[in-house]
Amino acid sequence: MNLEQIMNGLEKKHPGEVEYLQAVREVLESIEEVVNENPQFETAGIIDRIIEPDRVLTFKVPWVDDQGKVHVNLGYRVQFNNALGPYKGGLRFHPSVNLSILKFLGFEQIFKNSLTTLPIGGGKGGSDFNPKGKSNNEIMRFCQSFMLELWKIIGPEMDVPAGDIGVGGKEIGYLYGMYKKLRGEHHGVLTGKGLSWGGSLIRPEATGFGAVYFAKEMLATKGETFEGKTVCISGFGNVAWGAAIKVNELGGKVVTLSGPDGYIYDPEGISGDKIEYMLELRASNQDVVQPYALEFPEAQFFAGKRPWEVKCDVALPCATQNELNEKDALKLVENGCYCIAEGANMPSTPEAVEVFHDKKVLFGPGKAVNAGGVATSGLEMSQNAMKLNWRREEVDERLHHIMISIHETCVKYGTNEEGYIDYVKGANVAGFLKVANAMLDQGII
Ligand code: NDP
Ligand code: 2IT
Repeated sequence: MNLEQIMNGLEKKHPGEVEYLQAVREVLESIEEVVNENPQFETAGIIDRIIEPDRVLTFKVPWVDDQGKVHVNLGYRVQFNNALGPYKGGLRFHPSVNLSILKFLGFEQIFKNSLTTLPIGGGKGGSDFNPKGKSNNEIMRFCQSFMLELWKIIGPEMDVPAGDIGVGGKEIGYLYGMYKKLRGEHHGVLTGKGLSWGGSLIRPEATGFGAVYFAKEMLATKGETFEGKTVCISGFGNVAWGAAIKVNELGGKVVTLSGPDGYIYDPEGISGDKIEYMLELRASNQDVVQPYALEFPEAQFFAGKRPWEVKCDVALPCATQNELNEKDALKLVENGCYCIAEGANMPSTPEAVEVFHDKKVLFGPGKAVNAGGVATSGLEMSQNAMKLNWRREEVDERLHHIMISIHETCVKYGTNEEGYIDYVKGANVAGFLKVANAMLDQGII
C-alpha cells in the first residue's frame, strides 16, 4: 500500500476537506503494516473502497422562524460503509457542520462501530443549523423539515441515525414524530428515543460512562484507579455530563468544564448538584459556561481559554474535534497528566497525539473511548427488535463489558515490543480487520 499516493489522490478528489483527510491519514498510517501483510486486501481494492462513502445525500432544509421569516439550511447524510450492519451514526446540528466534518465522523464511525462487537455499519449526518438561541417551536419545525428529506433513505435495517452535538432527546423526539407520520410505522429507526416510546435506559449517560469505564481500564494497566485522581473535562454537553457523573462515582474529582466562551475551574470539584447544573446550562441553548462561576462562587471562569493548562492526572476532552493541540498536550504532560481519554471525536490534533505517544503516557482515541454511546444505541436497537426493555443495571453491565472488551482488543492489537500500548493502532487495526474481512466475504459491491 502506497500511503502518500493514496492520500495525494484523495486530496486531489476532495480538496479542502481537511478533517476528512486528517481522519483517513490517521487510520491508514496505523493499518499500513497489516494491509501490506494481507495482499488479499489489495487485490480486492479494500482501501480504495473503504475510504469513500457508499453515498452522500445533501438536501436543503427550509424552515420558518417565530417571526415568520424563512431560513434555508443544508442537511446531509453520509452513508459510509454497511459491511457489518445497517449504517449507524449520529446527527450533528452545529453551524460549523460541512461535508468534510461529516465524512470524517462517518469514516471514524465505521471502525468505532466495528469495535463495539455489535452488527452496525458506519454513517453520520447533520446540518449547519445553529440551535443556539432557537425556541422549541423553531427547533421542532427545523427537525420536521429535515426529516421530510431524510426519511427516504433511513430505516431500522437500512440506516439508524442518533444524536451528536446539538441533537439530544428533544430533537430525536421531533425527528421521530415526523418519521412516524411519514412512514406510518412505529419502529426503531432512531436511537436516543424517549424511554416511553422505545428508548433505552442509560443511553443519555452511555458515552460519558463508557469513556470513564475505558479510562478505568487504561489506569488499571498502571495499577491505578480513579480514586483520588484530579480530572479535567472539556465541554459541558451530554458526553461531559455522563463522564462527570461516573468519575465522581469512582472517587475522582472533576475540576473543569468548558464551552465556546472559555473554561470553568472549580477547585472544590464538580459533583452532585453542580453536575445537574450543567444540564441547565445546556438546556438554556445559550452556549456559555460562564454562569457556572456566578452560581458557584468558589469556581473561576477563564474567558477564551481551554482547560488543558490546569494540573490534573486524567484529561477527558469531551467537546469537539481538534480542541487539544500540541501546546496543550505538552502543558498537560508537563503538569503530570498521564492518562488522556477522548470522549469527543478526534479532539486531539495529530501533533498532540504525537506528543502523547512520544512521552509514553496513556492515550485512548475517541473511536475506542467514546464507543459506549453507539454501543448502547446498538443495545437500544436490540431491545426494539425484541419489543422489550432491559433494566438499568442490565444495560449498564452490558455497556461495561463492551468497554472492557474494546480495551482488551486495543491492548491485543496495539501493544508494541517495549510493552507500550498504542491504543490508536490497536483500535484502528482491530476495527479495520473486521470490516475488511466482511467486505472480502461480500465481494466487490
Ligand atoms: P453536546 O451538543 O451535548 O455538547 C457538545 C459540547 O461541545 C458543548 O459544550 C458544545 O458547546 C461544545 N462545542 C461544540 N462545537 C464546538 C466548537 N466548534 N468549539 C468549541 N466547543 C464546541 O454534544 P455531545 O456531548 O453529544 O458531543 C460531544 C462530543 O462527543 C462530540 O465530539 C461528539 O461527536 C462526541 N460523541 C458524542 C456521542 C453521543 O452519544 N452524544 C457519542 C460519541 C461521541 P456549543 O454547542 O455551545 O458550541
Ligand atoms: O459519535 C458517535 O458515536 C455518536 N454520536 C453516537 C452515534 C449513535 O448512533 O449512537
